[in-house]
Amino acid sequence: MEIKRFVFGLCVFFCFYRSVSASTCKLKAKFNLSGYKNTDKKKVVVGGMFPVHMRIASSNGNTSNVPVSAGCVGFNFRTFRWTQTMLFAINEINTRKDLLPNTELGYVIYDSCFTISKAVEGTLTYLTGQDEAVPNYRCGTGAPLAALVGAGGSDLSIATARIMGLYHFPQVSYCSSCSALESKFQFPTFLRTIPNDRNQSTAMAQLVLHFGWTWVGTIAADDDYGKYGIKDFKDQVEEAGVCISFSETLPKVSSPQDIQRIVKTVAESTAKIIVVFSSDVDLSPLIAELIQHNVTNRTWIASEAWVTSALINQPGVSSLLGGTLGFGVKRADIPGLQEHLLNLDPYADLLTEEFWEKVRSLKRLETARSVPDGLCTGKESLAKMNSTYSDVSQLRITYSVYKAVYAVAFALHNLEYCVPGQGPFVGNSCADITNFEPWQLMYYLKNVRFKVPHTDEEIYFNEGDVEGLYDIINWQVNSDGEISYVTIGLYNGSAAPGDRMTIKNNSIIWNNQVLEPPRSV
Ligand code: TCR
Repeated sequence: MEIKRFVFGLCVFFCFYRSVSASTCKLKAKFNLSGYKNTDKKKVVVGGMFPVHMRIASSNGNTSNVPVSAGCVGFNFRTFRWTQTMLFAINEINTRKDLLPNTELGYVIYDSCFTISKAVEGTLTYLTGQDEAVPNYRCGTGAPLAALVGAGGSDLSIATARIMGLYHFPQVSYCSSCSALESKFQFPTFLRTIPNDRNQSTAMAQLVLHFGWTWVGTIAADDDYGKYGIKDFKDQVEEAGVCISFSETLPKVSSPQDIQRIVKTVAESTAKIIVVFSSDVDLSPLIAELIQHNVTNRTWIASEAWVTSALINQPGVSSLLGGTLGFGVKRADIPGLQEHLLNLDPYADLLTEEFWEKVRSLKRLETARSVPDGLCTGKESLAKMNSTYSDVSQLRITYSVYKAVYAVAFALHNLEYCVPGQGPFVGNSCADITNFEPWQLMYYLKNVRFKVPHTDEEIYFNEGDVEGLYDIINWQVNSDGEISYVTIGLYNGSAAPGDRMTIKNNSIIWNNQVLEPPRSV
């Protein structure tokens, strides 16, 4: 199916940046209300924010020119898949007859570039509907804004949730898991479809105690995700008498010296168990360096953000990372998603164009023969490429994006079908889907309860959080030296303390293909 057909009839408000040098990139919002096909349907715009690029281009520090918004670099195939999943879910909802049958969802999507300033810029642009930071959350078009699905990492969401909270505007996050975001006092309108990391830190601590390890090293990303995650872990294991051999922090901006220092620490430490709370993007430079230095014979404990990441699981990592144990959020199959991913119209928007450019240059590298220059036909077969983008075997955060979009849709549906005189607002009144206030939608989001299509998982928010369910995943090296992710246990944060973790000890394969659990020293 062509993406144009998805976009067809939607309020497309795309404002993506191309990965070009900072000086040539300028924010340009494209707004196309005439794109609505079904004019008799009511319209609501859902916002989305995804870290499609890995970072912003570094500025040259020149203050004698007019400053421009920084460009973004490092296209990320995984997060681009998340973006496409939001479009897929919106299209699915728009074609359903039982969910919002008289209302069409449009979207506006921003690239947060894994950078706080970009996320804040996107939020203000979203709220104002223009390039200026004057929030009026009406988009200037009449179509009400629903909620923001995003923003990516926790540090980004912490920044955007403060602004959204100020305007009582709901934000539903698919991947910001940091425990700091649980504070309703600070983030009154923040909800998420990924479990709170408190569960994961407790699960990691339990795992360490389960195997009787008493001497572990820790590595954390230099952001809220890493800092809070590792702190919660440390607090719990230290209380149980475990000692921390070293605590390292990964640099946010490229720093070969810092990476060398961490490699030295890891190599020289006697700790054989290393717990890493970090996103894949921040961890990958360290992994590359550890492989260079031939560091082996360690057992790595992975946080959810890198446990099934293709950025980390590169050829050659098996001697270092074989035997890794980690936590993954619930996985699901989403029928029709792969087809959507593979049938992407190359000219749908700037970001998709960039995606195809990247695919083509990767192909060129792979085949080492030149592909004729000129326009991309879109016929290149993505399916043949074993790409992170189109691999649907580990839909975890992707599934979380899907759930977040559906949460917004079900909340809007309940808002629309409120019975006059029995509504939740003053004098038992209802909200009007064509002109509601963000706090009214917040009421419905807080109280939403629905079954996710295709999986039947029941979703509801408890103080903005969902249940803490994880798969415990083991990296097992197969005969070709490749790593497969094998689920060897489960963790359920809402079960009684003694019943939370189930592990099949004898199905774990440790580093160096060993079947006995390692000792911590
Ligand atoms: N929560 C992290 C960010 C993150 C992530 C990921 C980034 C999670 N999972 C997968 C990239 C890929 C989980 C945070 O910052 O809250």
